[in-house]
Amino acid sequence: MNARATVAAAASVLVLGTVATAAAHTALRSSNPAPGATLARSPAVIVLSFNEPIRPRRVTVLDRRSVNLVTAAARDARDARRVRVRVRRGVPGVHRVRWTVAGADGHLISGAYTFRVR
Ligand SMILES: [Cu+2]
Repeated sequence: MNARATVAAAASVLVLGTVATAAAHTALRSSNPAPGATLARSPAVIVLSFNEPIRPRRVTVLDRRSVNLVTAAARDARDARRVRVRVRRGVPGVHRVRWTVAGADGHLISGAYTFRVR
């Protein structure tokens, strides 16, 4: 193997290693309401479901005035992979959910999505 081929082989090993690590990480599996959903009324509770046990760190739900509607966010007592977020009523329109949780290995991961209230 010449030097260039050796570098290329090492690089591909690095890429594969990165993918394997990412796949093992915490990920949001589903949520209620779902991303992109349109609801007839403001939800009282939002549930975020992950692929492994998590600890919630920060969750905000902003209505279109950018008012944070969250009154409490805690891990579900019966399912450590879920976060239950209590929200008060905002103004109709786009609601933006932003979350940060600590995964089983302690790493923080974050994400965001929107849903709409009529
Ligand atoms: Cu990690």
